Amino acid sequence: MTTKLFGTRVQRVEDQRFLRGQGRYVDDIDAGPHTLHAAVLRSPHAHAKVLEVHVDDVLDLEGVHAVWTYEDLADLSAPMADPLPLLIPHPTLTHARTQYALANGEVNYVGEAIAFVVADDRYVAEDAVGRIRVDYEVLPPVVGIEAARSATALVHEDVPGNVGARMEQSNGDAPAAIAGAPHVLTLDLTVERSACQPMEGRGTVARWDRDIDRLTVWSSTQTSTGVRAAIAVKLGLDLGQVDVVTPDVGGGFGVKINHPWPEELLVPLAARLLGRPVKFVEDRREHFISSAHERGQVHHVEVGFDDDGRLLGLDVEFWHDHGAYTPYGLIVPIITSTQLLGPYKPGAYRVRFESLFTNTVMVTPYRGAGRPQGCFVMERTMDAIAAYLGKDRADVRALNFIQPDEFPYDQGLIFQDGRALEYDSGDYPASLEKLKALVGWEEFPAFKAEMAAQGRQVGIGLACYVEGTGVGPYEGAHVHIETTGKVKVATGLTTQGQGHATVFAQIAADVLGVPLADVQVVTGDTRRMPYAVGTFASRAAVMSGSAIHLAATRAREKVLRIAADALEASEDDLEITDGVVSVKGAPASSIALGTIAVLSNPLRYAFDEQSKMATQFSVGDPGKPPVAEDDEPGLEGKDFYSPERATFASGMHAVIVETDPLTAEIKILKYAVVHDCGHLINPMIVEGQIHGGVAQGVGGALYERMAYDESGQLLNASFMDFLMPYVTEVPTSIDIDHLETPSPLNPLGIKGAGEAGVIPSAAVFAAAISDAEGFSITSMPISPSELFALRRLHQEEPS
Ligand code: MCN
Repeated sequence: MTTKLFGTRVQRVEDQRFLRGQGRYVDDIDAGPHTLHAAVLRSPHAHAKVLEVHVDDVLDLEGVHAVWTYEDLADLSAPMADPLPLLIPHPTLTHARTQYALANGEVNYVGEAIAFVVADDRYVAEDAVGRIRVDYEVLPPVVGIEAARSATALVHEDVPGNVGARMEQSNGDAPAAIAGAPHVLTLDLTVERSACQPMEGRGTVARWDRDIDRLTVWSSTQTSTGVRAAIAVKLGLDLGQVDVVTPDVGGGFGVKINHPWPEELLVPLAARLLGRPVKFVEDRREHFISSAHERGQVHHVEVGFDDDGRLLGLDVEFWHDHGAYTPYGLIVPIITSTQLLGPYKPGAYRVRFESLFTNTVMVTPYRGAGRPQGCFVMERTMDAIAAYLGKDRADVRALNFIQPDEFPYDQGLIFQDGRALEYDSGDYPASLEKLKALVGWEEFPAFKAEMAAQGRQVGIGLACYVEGTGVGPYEGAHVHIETTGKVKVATGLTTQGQGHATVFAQIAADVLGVPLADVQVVTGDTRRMPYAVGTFASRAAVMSGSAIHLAATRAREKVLRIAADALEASEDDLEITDGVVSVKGAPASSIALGTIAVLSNPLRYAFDEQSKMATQFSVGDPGKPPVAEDDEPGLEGKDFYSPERATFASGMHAVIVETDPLTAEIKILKYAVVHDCGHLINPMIVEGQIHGGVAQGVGGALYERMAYDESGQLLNASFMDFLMPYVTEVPTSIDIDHLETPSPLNPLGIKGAGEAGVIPSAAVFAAAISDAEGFSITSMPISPSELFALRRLHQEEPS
């Protein structure tokens, strides 16, 4: 192999297209003439009985082709009238609830779909929605964790206490360890509800081809195979009748994982029944009120520790607001409950949580998925211990780290994939040393004093985390070397901006010895790769990266078998350089990959040494079989990768902030990251992921929250009111250093990286602001006005 692309900062091959405005998103799909457009009537109430939906005069409106309510779905297609399926069941989820594609007699959050209209264009469809009248009986709403716990009203009549699930895990006897500890602290910590905001909303286009009874669906999704399966089941079709194509996706961040969404089913149903293509793309308000949220959790911590700050026992109880339905089961709180331990050995540990119904839009995992909350809990606890003992915050952390020689390290808990929570590798002490150097930890006290002398207030914080990445069950890849010598790589998972077309090409090009430009990557197209899981949980690099490596290796083995035969050489003596196989030390004895692809063709070609071309046998010439007896024709390799368990990436962030003594404005002076995702396929792309994650984390820490009023109305459901950081609010430069502790679990030693930037944000900002202000921040996000109010409180009652 002469190319060595793995590990290098290759420019993203997809960016030319995006920069030239040639991206192709769902709304750009032209599914054919006469495409119809859909709009949805959504509930204006957080909790109500739907007594009657009046649609009588809607069809009179010119250009309206269909208007459906729940009753119509039962008539149109029986499975469509069933509640939508639960994506991830869990035995402790005693009261699972999923919504109907259109509300069946009641609505449980503002934004729940009640009626679906299909019309000539979106304008007419929206007008038609405006004509629908609904008789409601408004019920008392349950908004927020406190209201859910008080249970003065119930979201679902048959769910006592609004508790969907209670779960407990432990390792050792935490209450006893805490009771016997020299020092005990308690903390109450809150993270508010928020949500991701991909630039492109959710969208679906569907076309039914009557001649071949086949549905083609274009979906802005993170899981094309999940969309396909849901459509097939709900529309009573065979899987083979449904193709799902994922074009460019303008961000997903978790919200576009299919569980499925009502419109993903209603649009294909309409296309099939009306015999015309149908399109739906949600608008921003719909994204706010009827897509998904996350993060909302309240935590109570008791921790026992010794004089040095060593953890002896940790007891965490928390309450998770999962909204009106539980399509994901308990995935978010389970992740919090296990991964809050981060890189530490907690002594004895107990975690308990209740997952609560509220009359708000449901929760699906949002980048980080429960880890930002867990990291906030653990890191505030570490800071509290350090403050109590008067010790350096970094030293207390280092004392509690799992050591490099202790891997694999079993935390004695069950991970979200149902397997033991076992960390595969890492070097946390080395990461901490790097981070301290990068941010200037030791020099900071002098800087702080210098700033104080100028009347300026600065603070520093650090936060550590681990992230279980690359979860199974599997991902596959198909590598095809064409007769042109170019390579096509297909993998079933989708891509939303992570640069997969580049990194996957890097892996395949290295194995096959071809230039990067000769590799084309296709993702998320069920026609090319019908079996796949999807892009979430920082799994693509590990899962599809490994599958592509395996599939390309298979293709390479076949290349070498055929080349050895053609060149009359031993396979061991061959090398592949720039798409040409040659005998080592005898470059004239060579054959191009494209020619090998021709030779693998069942029409039986032979290699002509002189012209270096494949020539076809003449009729009657028995020739030699072009491929070994057990080889299939064609120059392809296909394989699936299924990991033994998740691999644990890790990292640490530090931030220096300045808080204005007068206005309480919070400014970022320095942001540093040390990250370990095993072997880096493309350091530039990983750094881009970290930059994006940090920007999103700044939003979550300082600006973004879902502001519901008591009646369950979302008060900030637009970009006028929901604050996102602009480029002026995110750090202009982020200092990043990598550590590469390879994972022993996959062939390339990779760990995931896609969520890392966002996980420690709430924790690290809370730490730095606390350090600047001299009192502890226990609830995030925090705005200047809240900081201002806290200052007043602490001046009145100094802590
Ligand atoms: N990578 C690498 N070397 C490694 C690990 C990763 O070069 N050792 C590269 C990967 O090849 C990939 C990227 O870094 O190009 C992220 O890899 P990975 O950690 O496998 O994450 P996924 O590709 O599975 O992406 C999912 C992850 C998640 S869970 C969310 S949420 C998220 C994120 O990615 N959503 C995103 N990053 C996003 N970035 C964009 N632009 N848009 C989103 O919606």
